[in-house]
Amino acid sequence: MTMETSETTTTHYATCPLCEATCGLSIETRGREVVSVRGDEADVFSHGYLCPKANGLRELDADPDRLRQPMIREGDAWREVSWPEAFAAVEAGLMGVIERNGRNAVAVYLGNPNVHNLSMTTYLPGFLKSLKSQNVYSASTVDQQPKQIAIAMMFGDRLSLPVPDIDRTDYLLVLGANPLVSNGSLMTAPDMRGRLKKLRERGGKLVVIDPLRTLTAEKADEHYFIRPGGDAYLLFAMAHVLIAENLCAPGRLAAHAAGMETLVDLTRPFTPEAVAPVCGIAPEIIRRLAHELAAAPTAAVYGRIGTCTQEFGTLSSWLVDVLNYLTGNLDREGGVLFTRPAAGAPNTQGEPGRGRGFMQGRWHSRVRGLPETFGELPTVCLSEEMATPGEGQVRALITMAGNPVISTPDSSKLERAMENLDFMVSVDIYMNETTRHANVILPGLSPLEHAHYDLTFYQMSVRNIAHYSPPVFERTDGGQDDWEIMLTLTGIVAGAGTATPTDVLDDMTLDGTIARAIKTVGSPVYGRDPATVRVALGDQRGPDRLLDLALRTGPYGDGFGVVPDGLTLERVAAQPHGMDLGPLASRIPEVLRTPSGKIELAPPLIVGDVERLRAGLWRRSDPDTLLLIGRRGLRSNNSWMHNLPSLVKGKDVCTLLINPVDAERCGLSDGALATVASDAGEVCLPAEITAAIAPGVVSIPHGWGHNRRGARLGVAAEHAGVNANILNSTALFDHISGNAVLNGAPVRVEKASVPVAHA
Ligand SMILES: Nc1nc2c(c(=O)[nH]1)N[C@H]1C(S)=C(S)[C@@H](COP(=O)(O)OP(=O)(O)OC[C@H]3O[C@@H](n4cnc5c(=O)[nH]c(N)nc54)[C@H](O)[C@@H]3O)O[C@H]1N2
Ligand SMILES: Nc1nc2c(c(=O)[nH]1)N[C@H]1C(S)=C(S)[C@@H](COP(=O)(O)OP(=O)(O)OC[C@H]3O[C@@H](n4cnc5c(=O)[nH]c(N)nc54)[C@H](O)[C@@H]3O)O[C@H]1N2
Ligand code: SF4
Ligand SMILES: [Mo]
Repeated sequence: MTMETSETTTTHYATCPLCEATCGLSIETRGREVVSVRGDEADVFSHGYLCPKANGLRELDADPDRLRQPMIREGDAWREVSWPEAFAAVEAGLMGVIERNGRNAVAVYLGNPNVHNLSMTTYLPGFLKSLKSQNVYSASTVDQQPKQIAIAMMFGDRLSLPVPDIDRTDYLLVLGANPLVSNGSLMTAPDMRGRLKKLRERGGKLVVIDPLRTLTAEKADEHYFIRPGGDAYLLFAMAHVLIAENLCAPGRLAAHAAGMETLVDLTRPFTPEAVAPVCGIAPEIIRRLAHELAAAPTAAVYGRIGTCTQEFGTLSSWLVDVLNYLTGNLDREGGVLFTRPAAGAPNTQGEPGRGRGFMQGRWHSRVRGLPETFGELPTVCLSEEMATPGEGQVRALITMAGNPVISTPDSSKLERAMENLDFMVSVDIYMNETTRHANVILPGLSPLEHAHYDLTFYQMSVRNIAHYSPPVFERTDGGQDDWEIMLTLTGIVAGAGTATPTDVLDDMTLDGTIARAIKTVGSPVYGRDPATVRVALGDQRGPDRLLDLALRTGPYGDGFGVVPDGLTLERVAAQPHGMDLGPLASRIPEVLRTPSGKIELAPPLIVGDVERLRAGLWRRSDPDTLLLIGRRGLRSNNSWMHNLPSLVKGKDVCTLLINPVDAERCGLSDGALATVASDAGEVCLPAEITAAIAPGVVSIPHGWGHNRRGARLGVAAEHAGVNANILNSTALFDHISGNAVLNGAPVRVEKASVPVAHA
């Protein structure tokens, strides 16, 4: 929606696509230029809030380093080429590998921005289906996969995520998350600062568990250091206290739950006294936290990156919702609730209250034998699948909106493996640490040149919201949107070459989607003639048409005539400041999709992994070993926005946080260069001595290390920092999910003997 404000400037309203908070922006433009980016005061969800990255959007759009044309590499030299030439090279490269080595020889790595991009959320599934490779990897297994597996086992679907009812809760226990900096994750809520402030103003309590006294911890009523990887012990002990002291009150949910007896057995060994030495939190504090959680009128337990990317990621993620259940806070106002999104939620489709539930291990990784989950293999396996010779070895790699060289463990090993591939293609808007290894780069449009609707993050939003943003700018001449690139790639890997027009491929995608909808029990188009649905969608194209279909068959949709005033894309788009579909409400039992129709409190995979946790009860930390954790900066967005001047100006933020006690032992003074080494590698960066970090723990921020030759990131190279994932190892992973351990790896720290350039 645009509005002329003067002869020369135009105001556009758009949802920010950069992080999970989905803030509404008011973007003022003149010609093809962004004049300003402000928070949209009238936005139904964010009410004017925005963070510094929103202004980065202006610089991102204008960044001369952002790719606008496909690129082909010959040796070290890059050449800008036409789209047909680029696609011909991709066809030759990929089909050559497929013909010689089979489909599994082509691996795909999907990065985080895919889930923030409407083109990708709507067209990736079709591409993967055509590719038919078992070697699919993504940023999920260096992020939230443990949580998704835990909820899929408990509630039946990987998107059935209980979201803290942050605006109504009386008590919020946060573990391993820093929402004041990250703006919230797996909890879509613009203006976390305002929401947490209101929580405290209404007499609520905020408690933070983190090895670092973060900005969120500073604003909390209480903060406790925890030993990295210790969350499952702490949470188990809290469950133990609730059970031992008869403080469980699941209320009406008890009738909808299975596995309570097993759960009780599992908690037995985890007394507060037993876990205290491993998690570093005193027994009396553990007891008090359990008592407070039980006594609060309403409460929510929330865990994020720190509880996922660690040794016991799935157990911790499961225990978060076990505590919500035991205290009666699951599926209740002020506790944690399931969303009812307007589009794309599996738990609003099919038979209510029952489903196929969780499945794992339809195939396994070739080298290490780790199981597939949700169609993917764990990213910790990617480099070994490329580097280990033999039948089924990966010979080609496709990266899509991902920078695994920075974001996945043992970067050096991954880079060596990339250098030996037969072919690599990247769908990406930058030539960065990863895509510089590609033979071909296919850049989509500027985020301001395509439409947006947050299909992914409205699945986990603290209110039910629908907000569509049309493109702010017409696309640059000759540009292709990610969905068009995806369709051509789909044609290529399907073996049909590049001759099929995009419109035909698009119609095929639509027909497949309609065919599924009319077979889905409970869908408003169930059993209808597909042609009538297709005609009703008119002459739209691309993601808009698929989104319209999803909205109209969704829980608020018009059902193609069934509910006359129901949602259509046209009705949603007519609201430039978004539509608020109301607060979250109780959904158990209809939300469940487990085969039993129950909440599974003690899923077999969980039970199987508890022994590993129990064995760790006797582990004691070696005072000479420091554990490495990560952190995020307000002006960073993972690895890829360091090329934007306003986001990197000021003092160096890529420092090693170290406690004064440890600094003294390592002979480090503030600002001195420290060498940090692990079995995987070594980096060198300035030390920042602070009591805000727990003794025995050091922190390096995630997303840096922009000093690689051959990248085209002029600004980022001057603020290179170091890549923490040179230190993390692919050998450490959460056993249930295969998720990487990015918090808690042992490292050695010493004063750098000679001043060296950043590794
Ligand atoms: N040590 C450590 N490692 C971590 C983490 C950590 O905390 N510590 N965090 C992990 C987490 S949570 C995540 S999500 C991952 C992120 O891991 P990745 O997704 O692999 O990395 P990003 O830095 O998000 O890189 C995104 C890429 O997408 C490109 N891109 C951006 N927008 C678009 C677009 O619209 N279209 C296309 N085609 N390309 C686009 C960018 O140029 C960039 O190359 O990193 C993980 N790695
Ligand atoms: N500004 C900014 N915002 C972002 C991003 C960004 O890069 N920059 N990235 C986005 C992405 S992709 C994601 S996934 C989200 C992540 O969102 P968050 O999870 O909120 O982000 P982090 O700041 O990584 O917070 C993780 C916290 O876990 C702590 N921690 C580490 N190990 C442990 C542990 O073992 N136990 C406990 N209890 N805590 C531990 C760390 O000290 C850190 O404070 O942020 C998103 N938002
Ligand atoms: S908080 Fe996230 S969605 Fe909001 S303006 Fe910042 S980057 Fe954009
Ligand atoms: Mo993430």
